[in-house]
Amino acid sequence: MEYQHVLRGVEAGVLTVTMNRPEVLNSCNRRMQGELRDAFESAGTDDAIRAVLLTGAGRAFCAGQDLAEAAPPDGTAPPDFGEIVRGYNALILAIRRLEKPVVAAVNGVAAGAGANLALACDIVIAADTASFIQAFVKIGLVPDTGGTFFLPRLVGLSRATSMAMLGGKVPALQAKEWGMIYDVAPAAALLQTAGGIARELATQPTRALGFTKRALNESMTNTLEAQLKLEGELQRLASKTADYKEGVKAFQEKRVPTFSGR
Ligand code: T3D
Repeated sequence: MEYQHVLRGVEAGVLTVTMNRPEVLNSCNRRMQGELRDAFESAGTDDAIRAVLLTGAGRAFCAGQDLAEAAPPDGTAPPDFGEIVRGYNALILAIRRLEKPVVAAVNGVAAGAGANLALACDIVIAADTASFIQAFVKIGLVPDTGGTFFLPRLVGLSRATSMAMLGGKVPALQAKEWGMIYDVAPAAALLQTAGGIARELATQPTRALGFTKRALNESMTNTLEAQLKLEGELQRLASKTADYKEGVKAFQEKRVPTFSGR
């Protein structure tokens, strides 16, 4: 697929995906939705990629749906609403189904679908200047892109409801305090910090990380009985990997393991 609005680069096992429409705060049109989805889906089949880092170009992470596309100011017919929402749904599922870790480096404002795109990632690091806005209510919409799923699970119903109904700006430090994100870094050091985490993840037992992600995904809806059963199945699969053999061997030989991702 040819990419227009998303930049990609692979280094040290990390695929960096950069949303690149800075003049409109990386707001997401259907083209960008498709490119992001393709980037995550193709990362799943590329053994050279063992972690993904998602960020935005310029001063924003992502301002959500491109409102000039959703509601063209010149009065031309907007695209089908359902198609736009289906595009976000497919993107969120591509991130959650990718059995490799995804780190979000939230470099600035993350609003609407942009906020929920970040929250669907496995580890979220935000610049101290960044913020999160459930902006939907401000334009008469309902939180989507997984927001009503992830947000209450991350911050609890009270804070999720307040964010969704008031549409206020939650600064990065408060987001960390609420457990919405993992950590905050000085803006100038964001990519170094988040990239460092992604690079570290890319040296870890990739398949075990993938199984861990699958278990955490399922834990959102499973009973304890079902979750215990799943843990057993995944542990059996993990125990058959080359990385498990290497991990145990390295422990016994009192050295640092070299994981191959297999
Ligand atoms: O069909 C559907 O729509 C369903 C799907 C919905 C999913 C959603 O994401 S709905 C929510 C959409 N997003 C928003 O409502 C957020 C809109 N943006 C803002 O509220 C503000 O821009 C921010 C709070 C994010 C940042 O404010 P500020 O003051 O730092 O920047 P700004 O001046 O508002 O924006 C800078 C430029 O980006 C500006 O363009 P200009 O005037 O310089 O030519 C602005 O129009 C543009 N921009 C910002 N957000 C969007 C956008 N252009 C298109 N779409 C945007 N979402």
